[in-house]
Amino acid sequence: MKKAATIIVLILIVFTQNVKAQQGYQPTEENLKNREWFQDAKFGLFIHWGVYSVMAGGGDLGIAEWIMNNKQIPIKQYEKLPSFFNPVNFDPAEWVSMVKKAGIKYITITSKHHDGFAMFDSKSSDYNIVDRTPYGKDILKMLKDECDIQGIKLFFYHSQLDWHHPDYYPRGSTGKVFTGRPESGDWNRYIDYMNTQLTELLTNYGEVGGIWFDGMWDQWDADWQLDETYALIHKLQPGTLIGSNHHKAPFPGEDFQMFERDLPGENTMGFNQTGTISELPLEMCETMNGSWGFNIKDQDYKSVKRLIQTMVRAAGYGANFLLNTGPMPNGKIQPENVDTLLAMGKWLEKYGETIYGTRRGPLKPTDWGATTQANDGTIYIHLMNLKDENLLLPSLQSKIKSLTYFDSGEKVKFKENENGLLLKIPKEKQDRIDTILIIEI
Ligand code: FHN
Repeated sequence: MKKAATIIVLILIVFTQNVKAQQGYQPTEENLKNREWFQDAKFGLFIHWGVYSVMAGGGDLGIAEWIMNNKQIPIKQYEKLPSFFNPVNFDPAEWVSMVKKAGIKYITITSKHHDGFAMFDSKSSDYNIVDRTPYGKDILKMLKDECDIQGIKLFFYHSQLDWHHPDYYPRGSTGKVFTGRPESGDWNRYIDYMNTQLTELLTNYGEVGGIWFDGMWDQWDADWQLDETYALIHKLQPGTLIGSNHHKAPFPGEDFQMFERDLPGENTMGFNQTGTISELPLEMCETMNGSWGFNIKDQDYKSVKRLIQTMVRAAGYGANFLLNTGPMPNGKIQPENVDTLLAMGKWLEKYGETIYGTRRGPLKPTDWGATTQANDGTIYIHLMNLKDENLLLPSLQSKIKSLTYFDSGEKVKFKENENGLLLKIPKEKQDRIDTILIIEI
């Protein structure tokens, strides 16, 4: 028994030692204000765009941006891809106008994914879109300028995991021998390189909404030096929100918590190893089909109904919905994704007040739906996939002053008893996506 206890203590020591974070971090007023903004914003667009889009998923499902690793493409061969990447149809004004029509309030775009290729004009490595592609332009700068014109915040997804940089050594669980890198390297030099690129992003692109880290899961026992990186970011832009997709409880210095392809606290996809839902602003991210990067074969698109219901359930947890698109190598967003996003925007034009600016409602999301609560105290009950006309909800533990349909303003038939709140929603009043009620208590 003693031996087991010692092992557990050792594991705990190793774990806490390796994940030094920004101990004693106190968010500034500006950061706290941005957290409120973030929680009000509710709906973001995730963009996974890189030279891997040239391969369009390589004819396999779900590996798009992972093609270098999953097809074991050595760096020498993969480095040819940028010379085929020429998104001549990229039109930031078209992207951002579509985003606004879709009711989206912020964009999170890949500045660097695991393949190590910088989608911006980096001076710390020529392995970037300006120096290595025939297109030769800084798409992040172009997108940020347009976001500033149209009032959309821009966040950068930045991979700590790097399959290209020789100093990403020791290796983790991916990007190993096949890359052709020497079995040596200076880890601290890699962290300095990563911090230098982050400094470029936080210096040359104006106000940065946030940094969305990913990739720590590649090697948990590495010394990621988060204390240094997080302190650097918060020094350069105290208002920038830091999140990290490490699938664990948030570390000091992080300003929001994200959940991958699952609602907060759920784990149907196997990513969210922690059941912890922190008090930080929350966000869940989801794909339109089964891939993050562009995958020409992946036609498994989720319906508008399913995506709206996921967004509503996320809001029921007080979480944002970051919905992903993987743009094509010609610079266009897949038309299927545009259609879906515009349909969601139409729904939000009508029902947005029940989502934007709300926080989680008094009843936890469950199979009957979710509840959200507006700043003025108004509570919205979102009923989804009703099985019949009668529905028993848990008691709200408060006297109900009024209960009406959002659409018509008509009174809802209900009875309160010791079992809870019994609703009667006639078939003709039921909406195929979300029957919204307004309750005053
Ligand atoms: O490996 C990445 C993957 O490519 C993608 O970026 C997702 C987005 O949340 N995150 C990692 C998988 O957990």
